[in-house]
Amino acid sequence: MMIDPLYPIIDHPDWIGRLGRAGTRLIQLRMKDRPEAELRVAIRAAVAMAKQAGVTLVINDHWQLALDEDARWVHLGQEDLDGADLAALRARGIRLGVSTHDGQELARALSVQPDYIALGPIFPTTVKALRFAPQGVARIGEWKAAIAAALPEGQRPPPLVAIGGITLETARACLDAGADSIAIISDIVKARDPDARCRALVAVTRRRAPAATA
Ligand code: 3NM
Repeated sequence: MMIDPLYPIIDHPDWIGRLGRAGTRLIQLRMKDRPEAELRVAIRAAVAMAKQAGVTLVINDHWQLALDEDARWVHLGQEDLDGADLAALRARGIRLGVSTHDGQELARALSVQPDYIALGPIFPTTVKALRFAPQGVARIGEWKAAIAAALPEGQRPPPLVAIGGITLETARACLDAGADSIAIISDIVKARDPDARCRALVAVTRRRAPAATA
């Protein structure tokens, strides 16, 4: 399965229409530490807005609310995997992305047969305090190889999403190194002109990689 090469992450549904108009096709809603009632309202609005904008919406973390509100994708960190009812998500056809930061986490992620695997942080990030040092761009190719090696012969590897400190300037290098998509927070939402930044990222990420997609 293919996923869009640009994957903005936002913390409020209001961004969805705006980034959709800027050409985005895949967006994650990542809201932390809010009351459940507020989350439910936001997720419900986000599902409706994404449908209208023709955007694939991924709900971070709140898998039960995603189920309730008929979202189609959920993203879980390793900690969230423990408590999540993956069978319920699967039964409803909800697709799943999983974060990874080291080999142990990769093995765990692969064991739940996710629809994509995220690797981070590629570069230093100011958004999230992580136990992990920046991986560097070269790790992306290593992850691709490790994923392929871990799967049974003939099984299609899940797409790889690179995340953490990625910007317009480094986006292409991540894709050329083997990432199928790049997830970005700050370089879009903290840009002086987020719409223009997003359009520039769409242009850069849609350009074909010389060898990888030839
Ligand atoms: N997860 P920015 S890095 C949400 O490595 C998140 O798992 C990461 O934000 C991981 O694009 C990260 O501003 C933050 O660096 C990404």
